[in-house]
Amino acid sequence: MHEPLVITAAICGAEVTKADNPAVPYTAQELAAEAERCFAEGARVIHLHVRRPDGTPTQDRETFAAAMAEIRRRAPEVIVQVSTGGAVGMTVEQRTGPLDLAPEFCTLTTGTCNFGDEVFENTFPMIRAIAEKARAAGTRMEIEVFDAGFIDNALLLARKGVIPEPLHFDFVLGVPGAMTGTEDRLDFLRSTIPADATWMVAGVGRFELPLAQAAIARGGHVRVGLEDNLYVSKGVLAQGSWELVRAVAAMAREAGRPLATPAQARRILNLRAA
Ligand code: KMH
Ligand code: ZN
Repeated sequence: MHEPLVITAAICGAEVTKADNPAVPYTAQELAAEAERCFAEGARVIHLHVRRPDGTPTQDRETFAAAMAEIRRRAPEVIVQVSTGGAVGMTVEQRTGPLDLAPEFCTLTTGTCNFGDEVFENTFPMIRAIAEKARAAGTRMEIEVFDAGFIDNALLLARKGVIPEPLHFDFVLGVPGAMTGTEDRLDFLRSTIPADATWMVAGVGRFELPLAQAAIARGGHVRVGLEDNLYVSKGVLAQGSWELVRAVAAMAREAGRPLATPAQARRILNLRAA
């Protein structure tokens, strides 16, 4: 129960904009400043999407390279996890742009689901193509689980050697169109993963902070940030993802869970040394 807690900050995403919350970062400088603030509050992983100057999402390798260089300059110890989900409708080739940079860590979504009024498409050929590119780059994968069957798909692909073990799961709960964010759903999902797997939870919208609390109590890890939720309390916009990280760090303190150091986070997540 006193396993150090790894907090991921999802600082940008592909869907939220400055019109939703002015603290959503777009430029390399804005992303790095936010990453630095989140690291200072206790986040050890930055889940990274990038934007064009007008805020539209892109998976362009050079845009990622610029943001990652700036993050490395301002928060050298932080773990950068690149998104391979990108935005709904992007091709696999587009989505895997940042894997050309051989990053330390990436996401891999192992199933298709409704995503609001749209469809987040991840067929087996798409999942295999992304996983193969990540393996070739030596990049560790975090499995994004929006619905229960995504775990079964990941287990199938792990048995076939497509996804390296031990597996690490992120339960992304509360997306309209996929699994909701209640504790019974979390407990069911946890019950279906291998004993040697690690897990974290990313609650979307109003589920974010209650699920963070639930994960801390259950020995799991936590993702928060503006990608998933814009508010620090009902009707009050977060001043940045850092404020949500701060709230989770306070919960951890209360629960007696120390925050992982960068080295501990890399050990827990089975990442190669930085
Ligand atoms: N933007 C979502 C459609 C990921 O980063 O890997 C997908 C997403 C998942 O955000
Ligand atoms: Zn994402």
